[in-house]
Amino acid sequence: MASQSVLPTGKVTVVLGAQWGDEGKGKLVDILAQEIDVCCRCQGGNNAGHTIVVNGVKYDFHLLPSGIINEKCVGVIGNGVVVHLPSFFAELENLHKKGLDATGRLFLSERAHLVFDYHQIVDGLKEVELGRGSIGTTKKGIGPAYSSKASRSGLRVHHLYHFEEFEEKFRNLVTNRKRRYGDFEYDVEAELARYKDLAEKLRPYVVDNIKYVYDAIQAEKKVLVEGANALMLDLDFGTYPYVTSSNTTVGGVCTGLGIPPSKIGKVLGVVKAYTTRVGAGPFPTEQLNDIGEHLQTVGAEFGTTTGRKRRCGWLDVVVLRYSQMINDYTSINLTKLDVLDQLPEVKIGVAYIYEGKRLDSFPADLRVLEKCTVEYETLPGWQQDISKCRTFKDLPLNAQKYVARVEELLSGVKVEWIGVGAARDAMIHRK
Ligand code: 2SA
Ligand code: GDP
Ligand code: MG
Repeated sequence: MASQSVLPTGKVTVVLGAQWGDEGKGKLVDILAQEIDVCCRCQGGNNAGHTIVVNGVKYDFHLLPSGIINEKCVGVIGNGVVVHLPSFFAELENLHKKGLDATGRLFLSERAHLVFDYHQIVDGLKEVELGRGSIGTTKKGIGPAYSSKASRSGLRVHHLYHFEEFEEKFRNLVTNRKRRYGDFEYDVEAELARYKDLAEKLRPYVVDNIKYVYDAIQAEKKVLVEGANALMLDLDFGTYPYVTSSNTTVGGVCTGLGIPPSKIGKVLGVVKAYTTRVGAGPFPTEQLNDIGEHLQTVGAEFGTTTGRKRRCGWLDVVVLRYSQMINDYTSINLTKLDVLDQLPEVKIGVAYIYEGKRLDSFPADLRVLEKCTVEYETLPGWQQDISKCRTFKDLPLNAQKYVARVEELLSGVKVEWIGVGAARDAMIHRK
């Protein structure tokens, strides 16, 4: 489905996950990419997994911006992203094997921090140390790399081009981590030799992303930012500590790319018609029963990066209202509505009750959250295949009512796109 000129020029359009991730951001980005010039990532790393299905071929993006699937689109990985270089090249190679060539149109910020294999080892060791309280990370080294950044000892892309200094800092970092986590197996000499080679291989990709994106905006180009992970995994606003280590919300776009707020145009929220979460942490509308299993199976809810089964539950409007407060979505893409097709009734979590009272927002304290019960609204299902529907009116009346109720509960934020299948064309666009 080509979406004709829905995006402004000279302003940045942002696509963000409004729940716990895997809402289907990649698919919307792919559709919009048909009319964009530059697609950027601003946070996270190769923990992300964005799946796109085009003409029956499945593409998995982790670190690279999904928009590059459009051959005219330039990809920019911003300063806020943490980058594992071997994975960067492996992903490029995989795409190349599928016939996608990004030569000359993919750039990586010189300010982006590097993720090393030792960060990934430490990620695993930390999880073991946490035991029953482990986060359920992707073990891609994301938390440890952002820790190095925040503690001002991290290495950035530009450090690769002063290799003596790089080497000294790198050795100190490993020594320091071994002091903390014990003498884990790690071949420092081999790693340094590998990075010397990678530095040369990387040269054509390195960019000053601030100037690059600034110039693109000035030239009235269409710039899209693809959020990774999602609002409830945000380091500040998510269910801390069961979160990722970056700001996945709209503020992360400004800091992760050097874009002023005044240049942000549309903020598109991606909302799955139910809720999923991968990894540990609270999930109030989770269904540990047949409904949860039905959603998991029909929705094929497996992690794109780790293959883990995703936990499933009903749509949670408390989360969405909180999400709306922080990101102020211009409109919404409700995805995977087709996954609800067979259910006789569908529920929406509309309020959290704590000690007999309705809470007016999402609680910060997980101990409070644990004691909350969810109030649900029940709507009749449509028990019909909607995968061939291409306009709102094609949808069965009960499916239309479900969408309308979501809009109402979100005080009128428009559901602009509705996903009815995984393929690129399985999307309804309401203009
Ligand atoms: P990390 O690795 O430090 O970022 O993990 C911290 C938490 O963030 C969650 N997280 C994710 N949640 C949903 N999707 C993600 N991407 C992959 C996907 C995940 C996968 O698309 O399916 O394949 O498992 C993602 N990345 C991080 C993570 O589960 C932790 O709860
Ligand atoms: P992202 O991380 O937000 O980009 O989402 P993922 O790619 O990790 O997970 C979403 C999954 O749902 C992918 O396998 C998509 O191909 C698939 N998907 C996206 N939209 C729809 C839809 O409307 N219906 C169905 N059935 N699948 C969808
Ligand atoms: Mg994903």
